Amino acid sequence: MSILITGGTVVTASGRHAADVLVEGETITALFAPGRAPDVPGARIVDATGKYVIPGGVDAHTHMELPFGGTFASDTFESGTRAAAFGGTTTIVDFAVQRSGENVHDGLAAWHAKAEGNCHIDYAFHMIIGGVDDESLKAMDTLVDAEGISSFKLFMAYPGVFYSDDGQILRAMQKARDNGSMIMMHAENGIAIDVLIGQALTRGETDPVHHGLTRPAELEAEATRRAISLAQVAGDTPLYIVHLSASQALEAVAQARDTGRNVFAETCPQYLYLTLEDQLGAPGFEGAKWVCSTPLRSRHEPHQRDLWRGLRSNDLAIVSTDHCPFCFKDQKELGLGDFSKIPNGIGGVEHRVDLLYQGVVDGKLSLERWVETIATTPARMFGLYPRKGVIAPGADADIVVYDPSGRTTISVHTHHMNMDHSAYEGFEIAGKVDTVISRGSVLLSGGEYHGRKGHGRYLRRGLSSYLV
Ligand code: DUC
Ligand code: ZN
Ligand code: ZN
Repeated sequence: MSILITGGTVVTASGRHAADVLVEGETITALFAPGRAPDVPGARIVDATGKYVIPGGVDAHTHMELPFGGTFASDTFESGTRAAAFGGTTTIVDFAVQRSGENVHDGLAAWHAKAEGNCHIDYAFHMIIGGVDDESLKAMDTLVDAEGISSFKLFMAYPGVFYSDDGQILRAMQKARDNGSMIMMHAENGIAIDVLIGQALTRGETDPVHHGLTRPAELEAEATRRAISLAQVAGDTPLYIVHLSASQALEAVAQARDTGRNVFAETCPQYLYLTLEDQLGAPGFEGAKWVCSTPLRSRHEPHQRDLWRGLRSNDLAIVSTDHCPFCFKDQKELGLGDFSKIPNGIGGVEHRVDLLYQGVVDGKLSLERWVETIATTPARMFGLYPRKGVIAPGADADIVVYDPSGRTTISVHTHHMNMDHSAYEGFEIAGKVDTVISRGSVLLSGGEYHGRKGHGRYLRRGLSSYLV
C-alpha cells in the first residue's frame, strides 16, 4: 500500500522544508515539491497541512520487563512498545541482560524470547555485561559479528548486581576497541554510594529523598571522569555515558570531547524537567515514584540549565528515556521504610517526543535539534542509520506527523504505559503527536490506534556511524 503525506513541513536534523512524502510498501520512496507528486492510484492521503513531518522517534535506552530490586519493570515488550507508538517513538533499543555468573548468549536468548512476536514497533538490543570474564569477552565479538549488537553497557554502580570493577571495565573496553563496538557506561561510584546509603539508614533516614542525597553529583562526575580515563587507556575506546544528570559529569564529557575524544553522552527528560526537591522530596513515601539512578538533581544547582545547554552544543548527543517503570502499589512500596529497597526507575517511553518538543516551544532547542536528539543521532550512534532516523528515499517509512497547534496533557488517566501513576502527571505540552507510521503501516491516526503486536521486527544493528 502507498501513502502520500501532503502539505507538511518536513523537518530533519539538517533543516526544514515544505515537501510531500511518498511511502510505498515499507519504505519512503520520494519527496516532492508541494503539490508536485504524481497521481498514485490507491494511495492513502495523509493531510499534514500546518504540521511537521519528522522521522519516527528512536529511544535508545529502555528496560522492558527488567528484573530489578526483587521485581520486574512493569511494561512488557507489548505494552511498552504500544505506549511508545502512541508517543511517536517507532524504534526502541532495549537492554538484554547478562548477570554475573550467567552466560551472555543465554541472557540474549531470554531477551529475544520476551520480545519476539510481541512488539508494536521495531526493536534492537544493547547487551548489559554484568560479569566481565573470558567467556563474556569472547561473546562480545560474537554479538557484534553475528547478532547485530554493537554496544555493551557496564555498571560502575550496583555492587553485587551489575557492578564491574575498574579491571573488568578496562578489559571490556579493550575488547570493544578491537571489535569496533561502543561501551555504554552507568557512571556512578557504587562502592562509595553504598557506604553513604548504609550511613543514612543507620541515622534513620529512610525516606525516598535520601536515595538522591546518597548519590551526590560528585560521585557521578568522579565515575564519569574515571570511565573517560579508562577508555583512553584502552586505546580511545568509544564511550557513551548513559542517563547523565549532573553538571559536573557534563563538564567531564565536554572536556574530553574538546580534546577530540570518542566520548558521547545522553540525558533523559526526567533530568530536564524534574528535581530532587519537587518530586523525589515529595511528602511521605510519594517521592518513591521518582527514585531512579542516576537520581534527580537539586533545583538549587544549575543542572537543568546546563543539560539544555549541553543538548544545544552536542556535548549531550541524545535524549533517551531510560524507561524502567514500576507501579507504586506493590513495586515502589517494596521500599517502604527503606529507600534503598525501592526499585529504581521512571517510565517515560510515551512522552519523550512531546517533552522535548516543549523544549522547542520554550526556546531551549531548535526544531532541527529536536529531531536530531530524539531520532537522527540515536539512529546514527547505534548503527541504525539511514534505515531509521531520517526522512529520505530508501529509509524505512517510520514517520510522525506532529501538530504544533495541538496540546497534550500527560496523565495516568490517559497514558498507555503499564503504570499506576505518571512521573509527569498534569504536565501540559504545547504540541501533539497526530499520526504515527511504522514501516509503512499507520499505527495511529485521528486518535485511533491501529497497531498490533508482532508488527515490530528485530533490527540487527551495524557499528556506530560516528566512528572512523
Ligand atoms: N537506573 C534506573 O533508574 N533503573 C534501571 C537501571 C538504572 O541504571
Ligand atoms: Zn543505568
Ligand atoms: Zn537504564
